[in-house]
Amino acid sequence: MRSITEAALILLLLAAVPAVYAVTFQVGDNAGWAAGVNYTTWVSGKTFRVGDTLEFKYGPSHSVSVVDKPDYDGCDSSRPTQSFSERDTKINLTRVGTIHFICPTFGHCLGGMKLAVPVLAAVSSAPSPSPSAPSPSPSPKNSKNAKSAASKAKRIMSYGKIGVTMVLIYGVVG
Ligand SMILES: *[C@@H]1O[C@H](CO)[C@@H](O)[C@H](O)[C@H]1NC(C)=O
Ligand SMILES: *[C@@H]1O[C@H](CO)[C@@H](O)[C@H](O)[C@H]1NC(C)=O
Ligand SMILES: [Cu+2]
Repeated sequence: MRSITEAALILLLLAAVPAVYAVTFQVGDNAGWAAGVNYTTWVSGKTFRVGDTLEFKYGPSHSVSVVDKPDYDGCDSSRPTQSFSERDTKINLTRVGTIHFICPTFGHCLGGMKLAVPVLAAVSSAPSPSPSAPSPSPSPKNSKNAKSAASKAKRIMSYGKIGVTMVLIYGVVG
């Protein structure tokens, strides 16, 4: 009996783990940081938090500049607060607020190589919903939220399954 309680505890811990992991987002997914990608679309439905990382992968014709909102809006790369061109740039999200990126190569920002990432506060040790509990219904005006919530739920479920397997093993052995 005791081992089943232990196993149940492990299940709970495993289910809670994904909620506290920092996430690395590859900007643009497989397309990377490139011309012809709509980064407004890429951002929508994703949740970025302090502690997460953005990874930009790009070819030699591109760079990454961190700019303020007016320069993001106006595609002005003349006064970036930070600039990178090593073709694999990792940006730590260290504070709440929107961080703005543009490609400073002539014409690229106007062509769509611009990215505004809204960063939310980190979730420290907030309890995650248990796999059996219904997840909060996503807002109907953003169906992509539903998709990411679903994939998170799936991730939690797969951890949960490992836990369930453990319960069974403990049950048989103990
Ligand atoms: C990117 O997609 C959004 C809708 O998600 C649209 O409003 C916007 O015009 C698109 N941007 C470009 C440069 O095509
Ligand atoms: C980002 O954070 C990691 C670990 O927390 C650290 O090793 C790395 O140097 C940081 N990168 C930058 C650009 O601050
Ligand atoms: Cu570019």
